[in-house]
Amino acid sequence: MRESARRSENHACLRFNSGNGVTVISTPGAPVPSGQDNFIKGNSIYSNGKLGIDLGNDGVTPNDPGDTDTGPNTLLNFPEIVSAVVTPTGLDVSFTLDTRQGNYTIEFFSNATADPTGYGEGQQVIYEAPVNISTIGDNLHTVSIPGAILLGTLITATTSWNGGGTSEFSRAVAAGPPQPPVVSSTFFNGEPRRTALAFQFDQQVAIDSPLQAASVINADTGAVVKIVTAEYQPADRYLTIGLFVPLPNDNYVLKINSAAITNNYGQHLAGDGKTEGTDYTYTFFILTGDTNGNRTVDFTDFMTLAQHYAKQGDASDGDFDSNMFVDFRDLLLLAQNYGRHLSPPARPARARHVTRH
Ligand SMILES: [Ca+2]
Ligand SMILES: [Ca+2]
Ligand SMILES: [Ca+2]
Ligand SMILES: [Ca+2]
Repeated sequence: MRESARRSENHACLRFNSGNGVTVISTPGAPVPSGQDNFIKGNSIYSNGKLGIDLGNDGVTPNDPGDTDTGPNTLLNFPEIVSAVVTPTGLDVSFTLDTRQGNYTIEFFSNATADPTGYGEGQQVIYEAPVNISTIGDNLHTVSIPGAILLGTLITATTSWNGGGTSEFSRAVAAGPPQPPVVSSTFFNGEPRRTALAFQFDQQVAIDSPLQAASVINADTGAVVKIVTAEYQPADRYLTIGLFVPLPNDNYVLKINSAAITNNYGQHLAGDGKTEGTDYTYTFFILTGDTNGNRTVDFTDFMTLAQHYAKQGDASDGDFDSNMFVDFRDLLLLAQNYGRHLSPPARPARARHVTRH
């Protein structure tokens, strides 16, 4: 999502201190929490001996998941800058902010040098943008900052809760040219039957006709496997591919076509993780009854199932029909494959050419 934003003014210049630029501390044991609600905004903070902003006077305080920790300025989490991309009109900064629900202001800075820790400082304010956090967890925001920024400029940011309080500085990220999108993570739904495969991209993409964007073949026979559904969710950047199940026990290759995936800068997918225009391939196998993914259904798998029998579980616990419960039907499915071993494909990770008529 893109946030509207406005430029902010400079207020103070805090530099060339031997210690921190700004330190916020709480008094230990105070009946009322102290060191709270301190805004540190609109300043120029750089070339300090220690951190630009230090909550707790103890060095960089890492972000905690969900931002539930307490301390000076509630130890507010700073933004995690994912990318800073120089565009013809300015700078696109993408970041995530893992904090509690509410309204925040993100202040962005440019720097000639970073603090030795890699966090901060904040030499020049270049922008501030409002961000509303409505859901906890992965949320990618992109702010377009107008004005010329040189390649290599170090970009940092702080979080301010609009109710009061500012975070420490983010890690400094160098402004660079646009990078092609890559697949950053993968997960199964209903493993090992693999009713769905989901692929997350590292940045926002557009997908022409998701059903055509991917294909699955049997790695041994080259036979095409039917894809039932394909859907792209911009909120979490996942392309989810639903397969015709149950897939027979075998080796498979899924391919995502680079040409079908485009980012905001017109670049296509770098399926190999670096080279734009390369397809992404993902190899997997189906062996019902194999709880631990070692391609063999044996006594170890049986014992795993027995330990979870009559309980909730997933495929790694022995739920093979994906009803989230380990029961007699799963035991039968394991028994049907007991003693079976599935060899890797003869030529791993390489799909055979399939001719369609
Ligand atoms: Ca600190
Ligand atoms: Ca925190
Ligand atoms: Ca096994
Ligand atoms: Ca089951």
